Amino acid sequence: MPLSAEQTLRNRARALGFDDCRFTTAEAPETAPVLRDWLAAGCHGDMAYLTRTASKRADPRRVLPGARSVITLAASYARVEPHPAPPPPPPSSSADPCPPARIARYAQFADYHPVLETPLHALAETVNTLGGPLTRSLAYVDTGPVLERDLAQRAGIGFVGKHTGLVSRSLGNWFFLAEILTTLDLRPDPPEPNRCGTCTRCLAACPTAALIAPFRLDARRCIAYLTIEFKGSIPPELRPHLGNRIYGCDDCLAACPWSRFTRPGRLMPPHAQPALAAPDLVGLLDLDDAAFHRRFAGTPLLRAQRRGLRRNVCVALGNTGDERALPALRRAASDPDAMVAEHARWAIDRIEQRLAPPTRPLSRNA
Ligand code: B12
Repeated sequence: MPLSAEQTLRNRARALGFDDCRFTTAEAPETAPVLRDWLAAGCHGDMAYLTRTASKRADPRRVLPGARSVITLAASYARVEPHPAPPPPPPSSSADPCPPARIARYAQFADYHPVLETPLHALAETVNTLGGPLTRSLAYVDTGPVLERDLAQRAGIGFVGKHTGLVSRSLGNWFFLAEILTTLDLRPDPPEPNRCGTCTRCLAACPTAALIAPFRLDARRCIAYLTIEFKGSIPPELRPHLGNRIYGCDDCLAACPWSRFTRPGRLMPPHAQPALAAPDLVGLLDLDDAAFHRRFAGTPLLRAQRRGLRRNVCVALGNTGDERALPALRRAASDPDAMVAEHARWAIDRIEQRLAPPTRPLSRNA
């Protein structure tokens, strides 16, 4: 008996290396109105592209007129780890090595967009071949104006957790999403119900209290936003909470009990960048433009740009409190870029305050 179109596509997705492949209709996700409220409340910060494309995001049929189905895909970026990620180091003594930087797991690989686009476009070709010459398809990995998590939940890949990420029962939290919008009619899979129960560990774990309610992230407080997307001055009251994180944050996902079902995938591991696991902070501050591009070519870190990354490194150095960072910070404090210079001065003040001998409390009788 010939295979159904759905089974053919599932087999092909698996052969191409994806860890899950499911189908849903191209109808607007029921949760789309939440996007409008979230934008109206300003929770997107400076990510103006979300507002510009809001009406398309709310309905895939506005992205691809005539779309009937969405093929949703997951690709795990989990690594096999014997131990959980170490906590941020305490202020060190001069005998310890300089504290390293912390980079989000997803960014410790080559940029996932081009890595996943190759198999994704190969799958889109199979869709078009199956559907015949009139079939139209659009393939995205993070790049399109679509509510990827909402569509993937309706297709049954996983459920939107209280931290707002998609959680899978078989992959845990560490996976990317991609999808193909198509005019081909495919039988939808059943949606996945929410399985957070009464758990609120992700809310408690967020260092900056960015999860202001279950299923509600104020991006303006989120370390991923502040260190990657945001181009301005990091609000001073949030800086101490960044710890040594210089690019993204995983704390809400790491706190999720479903992370124990993590499974390494096949597409990302060959692109791992072990040098990004714990790079030296001072070395990063001293990178000139050419060295920055050489070091981070093909990685997600280019998105922060050199000035954004150096801004983040200043904050992390201030938080680690290591006096050996002072010479590099003093050089950065006279940087022609006023934003980098201001963050460097903040870090110097913070380290010097720590170094200053504690003021003795006034005695009652003095
Ligand atoms: C903008 C964006 C960000 C922003 C805002 C994040 C956010 N939560 O919206 C910032 C920069 C902060 C960010 C951070 C991260 N991101 Co991001 N991001 C996106 C992007 C481009 C759009 C997301 C979006 O539409 N937000 C709009 C708002 C309204 O979404 P929301 O608040 O979550 O609400 C929606 C749903 O949660 C749902 N909903 C709301 N309430 C409820 C209640 C219930 C009961 C249910 C069921 C649903 C539900 O409806 C809302 C409308 O869609 C997507 C790619 C894409 N096109 O979808 C990637 C994406 C979400 N990011 C991703 C990743 C990996 C991350 C980080 C983990 C990276 C990191 N380690 O630093 C963090 C995670 C932080 C977090 N807790 O969300 C992955 C997530 C994969 C997954 N398994 O879920 C995506 C899908 C990219 C991809 N293709 O893989 N991201």
